[in-house]
Amino acid sequence: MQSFAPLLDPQLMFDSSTGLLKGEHVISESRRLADLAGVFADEAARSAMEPNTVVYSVSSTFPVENGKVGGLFFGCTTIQPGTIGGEYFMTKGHFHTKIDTAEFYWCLEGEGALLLMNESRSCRVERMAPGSLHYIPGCVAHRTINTGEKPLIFGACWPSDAGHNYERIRIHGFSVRLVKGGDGPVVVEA
Ligand code: PAN
Ligand code: ZN
Repeated sequence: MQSFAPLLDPQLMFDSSTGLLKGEHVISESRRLADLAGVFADEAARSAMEPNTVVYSVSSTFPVENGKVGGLFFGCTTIQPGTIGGEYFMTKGHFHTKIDTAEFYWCLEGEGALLLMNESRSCRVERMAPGSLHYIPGCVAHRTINTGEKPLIFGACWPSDAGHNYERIRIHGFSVRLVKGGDGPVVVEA
């Protein structure tokens, strides 16, 4: 019988105990309260909290050069549970630099919300729960919010030429925010 090469181990693994990707070309970074000035409505509450508190971490693989057309990047984000002045812990949020590029988010663990905003500042909020899959169309800013008591973990896949434009959200923000109400998350005008 002809013999073939043995099966190879996968090049990357998601470690559900840590929420991190493991393998080659993986880079992990954390966003702490100190990195998130101006993101939450209650800036006084944010600056009074321990600045080293990790709000979220992203573990991403970049198998091709950033900006290359035709490749894909993949990242796993873990957002810790918590609130700042009644507003849930969340990501900074961004448009893509190449604005018409889309993205998929796939929720793995926890409870949360995906806030989507188009260029006319019209928003839509989708509930995230383990297994929920979210298509983020091009020209839509996106931010994720942990509305639960445990870490919210999701995978994301985006084109390698998309880039991240944080500046537009830093200046203009999103038009809504998610705050903790008596019966769960409430969407309020920003
Ligand atoms: C995600 C996000 C990640 C962190 O991988 O980059 O969840 O959110 P911020 O980038 O807004 O801080 C993604 O949307 N990539 O395109
Ligand atoms: Zn994105």
